[in-house]
Amino acid sequence: MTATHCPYCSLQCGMTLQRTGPRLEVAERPQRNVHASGADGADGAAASGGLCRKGWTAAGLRGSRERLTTPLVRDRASGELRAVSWDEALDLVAGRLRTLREAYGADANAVFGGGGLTNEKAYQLGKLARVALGTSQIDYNGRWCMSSAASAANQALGIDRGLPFPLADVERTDVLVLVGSNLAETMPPAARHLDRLRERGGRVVVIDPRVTPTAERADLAIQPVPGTDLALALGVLHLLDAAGAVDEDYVAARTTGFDDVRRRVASWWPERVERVTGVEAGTVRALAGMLAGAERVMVLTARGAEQHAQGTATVLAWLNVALALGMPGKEYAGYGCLTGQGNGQGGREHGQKADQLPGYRMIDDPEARAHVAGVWGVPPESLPGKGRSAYELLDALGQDDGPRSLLVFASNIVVSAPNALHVAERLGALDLLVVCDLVMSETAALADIVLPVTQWAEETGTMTNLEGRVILRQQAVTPPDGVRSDLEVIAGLAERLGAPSTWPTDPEEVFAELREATRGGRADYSGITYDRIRAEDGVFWPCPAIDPAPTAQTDEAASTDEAAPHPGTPRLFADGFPTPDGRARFVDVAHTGPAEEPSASYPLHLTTGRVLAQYQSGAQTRRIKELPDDGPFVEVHPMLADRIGAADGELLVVTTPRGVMRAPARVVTSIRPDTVFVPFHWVGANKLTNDALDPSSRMPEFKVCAARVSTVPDSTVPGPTVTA
Ligand SMILES: Nc1nc2c(c(=O)[nH]1)N[C@H]1C(S)=C(S)[C@@H](COP(=O)(O)OP(=O)(O)OC[C@H]3O[C@@H](n4cnc5c(=O)[nH]c(N)nc54)[C@H](O)[C@@H]3O)O[C@H]1N2
Ligand SMILES: Nc1nc2c(c(=O)[nH]1)N[C@H]1C(S)=C(S)[C@@H](COP(=O)(O)OP(=O)(O)OC[C@H]3O[C@@H](n4cnc5c(=O)[nH]c(N)nc54)[C@H](O)[C@@H]3O)O[C@H]1N2
Ligand code: SF4
Ligand SMILES: [Mo]
Repeated sequence: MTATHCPYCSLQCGMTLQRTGPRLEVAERPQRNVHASGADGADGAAASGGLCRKGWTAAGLRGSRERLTTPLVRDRASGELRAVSWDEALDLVAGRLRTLREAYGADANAVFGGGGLTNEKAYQLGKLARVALGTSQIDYNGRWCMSSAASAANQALGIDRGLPFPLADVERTDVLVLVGSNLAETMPPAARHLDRLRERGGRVVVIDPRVTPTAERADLAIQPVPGTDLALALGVLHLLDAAGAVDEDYVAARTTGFDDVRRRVASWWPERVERVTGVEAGTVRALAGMLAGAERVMVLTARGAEQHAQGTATVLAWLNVALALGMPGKEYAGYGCLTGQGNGQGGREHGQKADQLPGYRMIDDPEARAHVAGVWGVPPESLPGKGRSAYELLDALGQDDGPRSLLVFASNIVVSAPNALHVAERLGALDLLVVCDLVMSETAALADIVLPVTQWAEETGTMTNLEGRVILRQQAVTPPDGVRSDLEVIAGLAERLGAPSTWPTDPEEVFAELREATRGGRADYSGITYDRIRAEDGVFWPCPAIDPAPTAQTDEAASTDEAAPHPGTPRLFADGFPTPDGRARFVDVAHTGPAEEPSASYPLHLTTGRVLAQYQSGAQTRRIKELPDDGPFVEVHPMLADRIGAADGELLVVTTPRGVMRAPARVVTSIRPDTVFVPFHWVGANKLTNDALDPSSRMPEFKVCAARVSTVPDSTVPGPTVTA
């Protein structure tokens, strides 16, 4: 029996895996990170007890016929993929990468990673790009997930750790405000924290254009027009200021920049907020009243608030509310972001991002370059600079000055990227597309070369969950014959490219190097070891090798290779903010609205998101028999259904300026009448979405664009249609 964690979301629920004959049995495993639990003994792990349906069925993909087990190369003559040996495949990839580099320069080769990769893989992938390929062109799908909250938290708080406190702290706040999170479906075991909070007498506010299973648990459910959360935050702060609820002492002692924000919100009276957001003035007042009277307030954002062309500004506006109330740094209060992918947090700390080196170091910082180059044993000047962000990278593929090859590790781009028809066209313009995956994803199916890799229970590695807790996913079974780990693929390519430095394939060896690379960085892992993680069931970063404050709590179970182990950092900001002056910063942000507003031709708002039983692009979960797969659907309000003459289950056509999709109607009263919702787990939704980007995070606007919906095939707009 092996203690490990789920392959999917950022909750990284603990589980045990046991082989019984050919089957791999999943059982739940309560986690016991002592640092996470409250002083009064409450069960504090991110998710203890209960897995969601995806977790229980995760072993369904193991050994399934859907798994890729041999490298495949596209035959030029027939256009078909044919099986080849690993040596042949890797020689071919390395040879073509080298030829492209010689012909067009190092930036001709690009890399696209994923937030599902372990820390070790994310680290090694960044190193492959910078050291073996010498390319600046690397980014990853976390740009579509975490980047707006990361950018806002860095600006306001000086650090980006999704939750600056253990998730279970949620239970002890007084008012919890969830802005654009449907955690009851996207991290189901976490919904228990909401129930426990309410049993304690706390209140829950959910802000979402739909009344989701999460909103059904709320004391106040607010349904704004998509893309208007920023205006709502401005309106709330206006009322808090008018009511004298701003914590003036905290603002004076611990922050800067409030005056501009105070001036900004002065004109956001409730009736103006109502006109912009569609939320009644009385409801805005009710929310402000709830916050004004509360001792502890916790604001958590997720993709509903963040995946907008104004996503960073929206998060900043809610951070301003939390700061004005004096919450960040207070126990059981503050601001946090609910990270999404299994390693959404660690994936953004170790060098997959176009502008970053391991340890959350910035690639344009000379000191950071010198440190990391030292660990890698290469001259600092050999490291490339900043590359393009994820969507800009995809948009540039095959263009005059853009990359000519793309290596994809752990993302199903053609399903999950915005404006997906355009992205598919750009992939088609490449000289070389290489995809490493477990299954023949829609993106792998387009590749010139497909490399089959191990997954989850077949390999060991660390993940950093949504709380910043580094956990260990341990290998439980041997991989199918024919597959290799991503680390082996990376090492195989690096060697063939004659790269300097060393390329270990043992995860623990890679982690040892990662610790050195992060030493002294913002996300410092140098005090974390596999043994410590096993003993403590996870360690929160920052965790420098040596504890600078030996008075900190000790843990009997802890065993480290250092004389004075740092306990890790479950809670940030109690003593100050990691900004140059130690203060948090209010940032003055203005509401400008979505990049694409409804018009006469496209009168509705389209938004997208998730359902419980499917994960992301569906590449993994659509292949698991035990999970329901009814295909995509279009959620519409009965009033809209009446207007277009549609019945529940009837095929609808959704059209936006970029594409068309067909899917059956799901007529529900829980959505705004002016808004339609489509899940993105199947091909289709992203043919519709807008690729407008946030200026600071480069996050695409997945969560709102203009659309029209009808019951008859729409002949006025060309473009392929998709059925379930
Ligand atoms: N079942 C399941 N769970 C998952 C995943 C999955 O694919 N499936 N993916 C994981 C990942 S990577 C992520 S990032 C997380 C995402 O977790 P969430 O952010 O909870 O998921 P979403 O469904 O994308 O968006 C949440 C809600 O935002 C609402 N919304 C849409 N537009 C707006 C808006 O303008 N304002 C507001 N306030 N709300 C809006 C949607 O109606 C939706 O209910 O889930 C993780 N967990
Ligand atoms: N319309 C719309 N689009 C969205 C979103 C939205 O809310 N609306 N959300 C966005 C968000 S938040 C996210 S995170 C993205 C996610 O979208 P994707 O980046 O497409 O994520 P996945 O579907 O998880 O794709 C992971 C792929 O990697 C494979 N894989 C899994 N583990 C490994 C591994 O260890 N190594 C390798 N090499 N491969 C592996 C899987 O089989 C799968 O094919 O989608 C974004 N797209
Ligand atoms: S909530 Fe997330 S981590 Fe937990 S079992 Fe479900 S998918 Fe896995
Ligand atoms: Mo995500």
